Amino acid sequence: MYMDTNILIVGANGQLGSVLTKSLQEKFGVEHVVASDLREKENADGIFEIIDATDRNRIESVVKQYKITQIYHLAAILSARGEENPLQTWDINMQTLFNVLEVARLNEVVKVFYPSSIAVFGEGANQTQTPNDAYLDPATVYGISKAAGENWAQYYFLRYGLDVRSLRYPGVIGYQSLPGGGTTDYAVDIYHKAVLEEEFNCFLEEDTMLPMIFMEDAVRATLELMDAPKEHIKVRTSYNLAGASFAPKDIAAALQKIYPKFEVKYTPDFRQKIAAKWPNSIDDSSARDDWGWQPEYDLNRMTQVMVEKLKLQYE
Ligand code: AKB
Repeated sequence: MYMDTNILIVGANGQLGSVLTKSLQEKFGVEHVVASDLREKENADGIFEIIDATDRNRIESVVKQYKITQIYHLAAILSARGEENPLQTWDINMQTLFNVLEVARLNEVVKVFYPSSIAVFGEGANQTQTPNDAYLDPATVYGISKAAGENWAQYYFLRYGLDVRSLRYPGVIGYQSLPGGGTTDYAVDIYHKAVLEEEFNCFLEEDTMLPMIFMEDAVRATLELMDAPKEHIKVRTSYNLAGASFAPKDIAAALQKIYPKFEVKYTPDFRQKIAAKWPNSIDDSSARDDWGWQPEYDLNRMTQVMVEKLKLQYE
């Protein structure tokens, strides 16, 4: 069924990319999946190509070489790191997207996946159950680039018929990989510290509630969106995606049920200001209605799996 599908993942070494690559390899076969990033990862299975996504010619030559039909463009500078150098973040996030879209358009690539983020929302959106079509006034350069990127995704669909699909990810929490440069990164680090039985110093305030999603749900949502019949995809900017919403103190409490001595101290830094403008929770009814999205993990179920798996890693 998938014999003619050849997939390129740009940014395959990142938090989501490394897990998504494995799932795509399982689904389509290792020989149909090309992972790429700036540097090769040690012990990675399957086909790997070094690609700097700011280099359009390099993307194009890999697409031609492997007769690529789908591109997952995961490379980006995230919210917190992006604020260190706003113009460079804009250049990298936009240039890499334009390169992927143009190479796709000109080389018979059938589908493109473009990750967006809850970072597209700002003060103009309702913070509770933020709707899919809320006003977008992002306050970080990462959020601005994702809001613009979503509109470019829709533009390429409307103008050229390129089947670009997109999800607005909440913070992604997984045991398989570490995030880097995001505002939601604390929600992965806290698990590592609890399992190592060390104190955790949180860079957000204890009651900062943010939308989050367990890695298994995030990957499944991505595969389900990309698999859905084309006529079901009614949102061509990006779909809101929800897993579960909680604050640092809620994860701390869930972990203290397992590790009663686990201690968390709170030292909010500049990331608190970023988080304060993001939604507390997300209305993902468009994703549910259009292609049947249904999350499976709440905070407690996710915590059980995170602790179990990290314990094995640290043994
Ligand atoms: C970040 O914190 O920047 C990312 C995101 C929510 O897009 N994890």
